[in-house]
Amino acid sequence: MPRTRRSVLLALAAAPALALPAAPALAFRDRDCGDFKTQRQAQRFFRRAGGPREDPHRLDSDHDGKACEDLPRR
Ligand SMILES: [Ca+2]
Repeated sequence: MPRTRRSVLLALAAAPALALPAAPALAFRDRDCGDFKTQRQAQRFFRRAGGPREDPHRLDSDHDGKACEDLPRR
């Protein structure tokens, strides 16, 4: 196979991978307290997102380890 043709085929083979959007696992959808019905739901989400060590959604603004304290308990 000529070298140029092989290069074209390699480029075409790699093209779909380059055209893919970001993987869903890497997408970050910011959540706010208004996205939860209860403090318990928010707390569960907060823990799964790394809380209280990490709080990427800023659900615990006073850093006491409790997310969205203004929401109803249940
Ligand atoms: Ca708090």
